Amino acid sequence: MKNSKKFTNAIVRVPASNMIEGITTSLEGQPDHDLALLQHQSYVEALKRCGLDVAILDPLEDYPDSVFVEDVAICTSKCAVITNPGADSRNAETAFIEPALSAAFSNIEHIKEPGTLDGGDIMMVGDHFFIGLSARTNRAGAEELIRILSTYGYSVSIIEIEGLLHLKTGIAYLEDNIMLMHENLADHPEFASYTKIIVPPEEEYAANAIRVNDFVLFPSGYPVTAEKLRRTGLKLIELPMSEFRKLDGGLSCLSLRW
Ligand code: CIR
Repeated sequence: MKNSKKFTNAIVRVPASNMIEGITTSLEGQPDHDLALLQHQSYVEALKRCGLDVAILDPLEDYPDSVFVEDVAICTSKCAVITNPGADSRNAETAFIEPALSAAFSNIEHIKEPGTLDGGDIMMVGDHFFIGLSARTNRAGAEELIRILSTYGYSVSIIEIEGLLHLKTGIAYLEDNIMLMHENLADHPEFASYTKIIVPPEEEYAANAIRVNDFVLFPSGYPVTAEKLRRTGLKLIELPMSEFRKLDGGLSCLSLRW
């Protein structure tokens, strides 16, 4: 299968030891930090296997959700955008990602008040970006991002979401025109032209997967969706994600990739 996007770099952050204090709606109990560290190492190894150079940032002990680096920035091939996360307890995480990005990006933009925006609401599809309006990303934040991305020649669509933490909780672009998604997004007119792979309701968590060069990083334990992806010709690397799931986090949330 041909891949239209080549990633070379990623940034991750080691889970903080107080991650049990992270924001969650999950009823699956508290994460085990030691197991989370092991799962995080497997994730890093998978990114390396996909050919990426992975920068591993130190844990931030004052920020229990800081392992979810995806929410604090957006990386494109022309610029990086530091977001303004919508959850108060996470907002200041941005200050700790900018130094890591300034080594790689000469153009760094910022989302500012009154706009709030989480990277988990931003889905990149080639030169087009989908922005989810969620409890974390407001319209002012979306409009700021549209203004920024337009100056770099990117196009944008807004998707209003309900019942999801972030847009990418319910949908993933797997390159080659393939979208993996929850059933209730399937009729959205913005996604009409894509090949859709629908995640069954009992496997909803599996909608958050990432295509990284030749592989799809995919959470282990979702056999129906895994089989659908394999039948499409995609090669999976399955990764245990139980401890991040306990904090409402998925595979995409654990890295910034460009
Ligand atoms: C939060 O609620 O912010 C974290 N517990 C989970 C963030 C997951 N990030 C993502 O979906 N991009």
